[in-house]
Amino acid sequence: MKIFRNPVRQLTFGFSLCLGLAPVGFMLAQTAEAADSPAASGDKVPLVIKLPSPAFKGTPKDIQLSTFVEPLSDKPRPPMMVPPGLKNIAPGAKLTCSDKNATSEALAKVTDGDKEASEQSIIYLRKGTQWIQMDFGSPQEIFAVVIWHAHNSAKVYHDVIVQIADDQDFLQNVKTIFNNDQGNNSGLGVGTDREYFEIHEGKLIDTKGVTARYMRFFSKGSTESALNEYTEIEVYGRPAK
Ligand SMILES: [Ca+2]
Ligand SMILES: [Ca+2]
Repeated sequence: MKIFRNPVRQLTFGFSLCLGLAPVGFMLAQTAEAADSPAASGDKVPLVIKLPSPAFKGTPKDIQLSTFVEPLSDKPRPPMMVPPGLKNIAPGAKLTCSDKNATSEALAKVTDGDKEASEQSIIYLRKGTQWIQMDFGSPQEIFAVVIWHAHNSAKVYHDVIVQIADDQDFLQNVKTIFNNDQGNNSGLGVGTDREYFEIHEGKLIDTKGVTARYMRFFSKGSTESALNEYTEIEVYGRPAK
């Protein structure tokens, strides 16, 4: 396992590369859009994800890294191959939250398409394990999830867990599809996924066509703060047959 000797240098390096490679990412997105044509139907196509600018500013703080953190890549993320015709179904979902102080206006920012790192693009949930829940209204076949907590500074979010269920109270047929809480600090089971840095690409999770009406996104603060931040969540899927 690769462990950074100097996290600050690695981070600066990673972020400079992100900035330098932004045009390449744009070109990839263009190619992916072209591939999503009738000629490609039946075949898998690259998932097109609109990325915000890499808005990281200043020198990263020296953050305490655990060995579970995924190293930052020096290349743009390779596209995920998915069935053609998927849509981001998150904007149509009914949003609820474990933090009852979160207003519906605030929650709406999680699916408004704004993924920038600016202060007004980020919502804050109180400390502790908190979740945002989506109700898609009917069962959906879900292939990918992308989560941006906040990419305004170098940080790693804790206890990032994604669950699906058949009911809004998460009692029936609950399945965990991502869990990087290796210490079971949030009490939802020992996670086997790795922690990762928040960057402009967001966290892309392959959900392998799982069927769900309800989806919950958990977190428990970051290396920066005990508060929970959310900027955007995208869910790529289609109505289940
Ligand atoms: Ca947003
Ligand atoms: Ca944990």
